[in-house]
Amino acid sequence: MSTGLKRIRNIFNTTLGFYLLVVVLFTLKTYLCYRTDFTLGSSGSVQNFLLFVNPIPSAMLLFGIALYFRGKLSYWLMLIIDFLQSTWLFANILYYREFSDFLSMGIIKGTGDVQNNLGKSLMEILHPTDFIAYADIILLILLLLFRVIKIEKKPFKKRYALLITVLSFVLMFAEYNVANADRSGLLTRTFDNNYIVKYLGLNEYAAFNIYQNHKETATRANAKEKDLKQVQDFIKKNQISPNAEYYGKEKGKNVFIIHLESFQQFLIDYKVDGKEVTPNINKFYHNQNTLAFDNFYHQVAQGKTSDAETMLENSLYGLPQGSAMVSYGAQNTYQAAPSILNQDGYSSASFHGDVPTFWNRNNAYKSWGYEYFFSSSYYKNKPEYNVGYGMKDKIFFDQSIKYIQQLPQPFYAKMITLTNHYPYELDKQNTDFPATNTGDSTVDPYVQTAHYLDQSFGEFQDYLEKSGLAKNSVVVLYGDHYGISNNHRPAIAKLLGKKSVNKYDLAQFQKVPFMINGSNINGKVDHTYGGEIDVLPTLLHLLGVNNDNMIQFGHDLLSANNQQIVPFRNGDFVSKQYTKVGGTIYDTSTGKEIKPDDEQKKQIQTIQDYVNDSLSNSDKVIYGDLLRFHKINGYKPVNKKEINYGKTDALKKLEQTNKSKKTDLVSQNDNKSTVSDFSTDAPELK
Ligand code: GP9
Ligand code: MN
Repeated sequence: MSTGLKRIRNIFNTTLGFYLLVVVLFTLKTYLCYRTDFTLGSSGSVQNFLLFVNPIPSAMLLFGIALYFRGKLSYWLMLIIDFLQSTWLFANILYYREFSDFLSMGIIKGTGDVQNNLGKSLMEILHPTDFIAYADIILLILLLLFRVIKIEKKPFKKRYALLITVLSFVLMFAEYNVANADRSGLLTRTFDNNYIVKYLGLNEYAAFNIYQNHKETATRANAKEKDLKQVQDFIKKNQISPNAEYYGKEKGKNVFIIHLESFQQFLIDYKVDGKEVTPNINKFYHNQNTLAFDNFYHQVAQGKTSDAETMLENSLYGLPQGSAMVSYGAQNTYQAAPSILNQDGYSSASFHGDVPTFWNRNNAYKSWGYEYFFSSSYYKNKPEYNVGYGMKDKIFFDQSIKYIQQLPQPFYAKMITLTNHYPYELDKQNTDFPATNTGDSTVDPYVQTAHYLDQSFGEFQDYLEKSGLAKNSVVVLYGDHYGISNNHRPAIAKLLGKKSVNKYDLAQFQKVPFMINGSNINGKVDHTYGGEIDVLPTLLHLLGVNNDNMIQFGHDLLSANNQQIVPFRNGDFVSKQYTKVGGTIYDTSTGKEIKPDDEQKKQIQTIQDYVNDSLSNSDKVIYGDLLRFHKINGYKPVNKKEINYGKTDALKKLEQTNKSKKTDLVSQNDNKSTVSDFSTDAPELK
C-alpha cells in the first residue's frame, strides 16, 4: 500500500476519523435522498447551500454522543444512532411518496387508529432504491467487519467530545439564522413542513414537531374565555349576509352528503377514448336543480379525508400538522353540522365501509353530535366485498339502504365512499373502463376506480328516485382531496393535454367538485371561488338555519358579498384575482405570473392577512378547545354520553325511536322495506 493511502487509512483507524466518515457518509446519503425522494422546492444559492449542509449539525451532535464512550461501544453507538436516523429518513421517504408531506407526531400518535390502512399503503409504495437510506450503515459495517478500518481502543478525550457537541450547536444556530434571514417566521408561522426540512433538516424538523406537539397540549390548558372573544371579533368583522333568493329554500329537507373519495374536478365531463369517465356525476352536475361550483378547491393538509370532514361539518380548518380529528377529536367541544341540525329536529348518521377507528371517527363523530355511525361491523362482509381500504362502493350503497330507511326524518346522512382511493385498484370483474395512458402506473387506473364510483352513485341515485327520497332530500356531492398528487407532474400534464405544468396549474389542479341538488333550487354552474371551509354556511343558509352567532370560518358561496378567497393550509391562496403559490403570484384568470405593482402588492397583502388570520384563528379554536366556552342561545350542546355506536344498542335505539316517531321511510311506506328499490350490477352479489 502506498504511504499516502496508508496515511488516509490511519486517519480512519482513529475514533475521530471514523466519526468524521460517519458524518460525511450520512450527509451525502441524506442529500441524495432530499434530491430524489422529496420535492423541497429549494431555489437560489442560499437554499441550495442550506439543503446540502443541513444534515451536518444534527448528525455531528447525535453521532457525537458516541464519542463520550470508549472503544467498541463508541463504534457500536455510532452505528445504532445512524440506524435510528436512517429509519426516520426511510419512513419519511415512504410517507412522502403518497402524502407529499413528512411524518409528524400527530400522525405517529394517531397510528393506533390509522395503522392498518396506512401500513398497507406504505408497503405498496416501497421501491427497492429506498434502502439507499441504509447504504452508509451497510458500508460502514463491511469496512469494520473486513477490518479495512480498525477500531481504536484508546478512549476519545472527553473535552474534545464536549467541544464537538458545542460546535454542533453553534453550527445549528448559525444555520437557523441564515435560514430565518431567507424566510422570516420560519418556525413561528410554520408555513409548510417542506420549508422546515429544506432549511433546517429532517432531524430538526422532528425535534420541532415534538416540541410543537408538547406545546399544543399546553395551549389547551392555558386557553381562556377571552381568547374566544378575539376569534369572535374576527368572525364578526368578516361576516356576510346570506342571499335572500336561496335562504331557507330547502328548509326541513333530508340532507345527503356524498363524499366522493379522492375525486377531482377535472374528472367532470372528462373523456377517455371518447367515453365519459363519470356519466352519472356529469348528468348530476348539469341537472337543472343542481348548483355546481366549478372554482371550488379542497383545502386539506396532512389529515386528508379527516381535514375535509372537519372543514365540511365544522367550518374549521384542519391543522397544519396531523389530523384534528385524531388529536383533538375526542376531548374537544364542537358545534358541528349534525348537532346544529339536531336543534331543528334532525337525526344524523355517517356511513362508511371501513373500521370505525380510522381517523378516530368513532370518537370525533360523537363530539360532532352524530347519533349513528354505520361502519364496517354493520355491513355483511365477505373477502370479495372489499378492496384497498374497505367495502367496495356498490356493495356499500346496497347495504346502506336498510339503515337509511330507518333514520327518523328529516335526517342528515353522510355517505363516505372508498373505492376511488389510492392505489386505485379494482378487480377485473368490476373494471369495464379503459385506463389512461400517461405511462405513470399510479395515475393510469385512477379513471377506472372513478368510473366505478360513478356507477355506484348512479345506482344510489336510482334508489333515491324510486324510493321517493329524492323529492324531500338535498343531495350534496363533494370531492375530499386530490387523487393524483403533485409528484406526478408529467402524468398530470398529459391528462390535461399540456406540455408541462407549472405551480399555477398544480394549484388549479386542486379543484374538487361541490354540488347541491334540491327540487327547489334553480340550478347553474356557479363560478364563485370557494373551498371546503365554505360548505357548512352555504348549506345552513339553504336550509334556513341562522348561523350568525356561530364560529365558522367559511362563507356562504351564494352570498353576493362573498370575498372569494380560498386559503390553503400552507398560507398560499387562490382568490378571484390572484393565485399565490410559494412566493409567486399569478393572475387567476389567465395563469400569467404577475410582478405586482404597489397597488397590487397592497391588495395581495390584504388577502394574505385575511388568509393568515383565518387559519390562525381557526387553529386557536381547536388548540385551545375554545368552543367549550361558546354558548349559543337555544343551542343544546352535544352530550357524548348519550351516543353509542355499538351495533346492538344503536339499532335498538332506532327501533324504539321509530315506534313512537314514525317519521322513518319504512313507517311512511306502510311498514314495507324499500331495500328492493335498490338494484346493483355488482358481480359479487349475483
Ligand atoms: C379511510 C378513508 C381514507 O377510512 O377515509 O382516508 P384518506 O386516506 O383519504 O385520508
Ligand atoms: Mn380521502
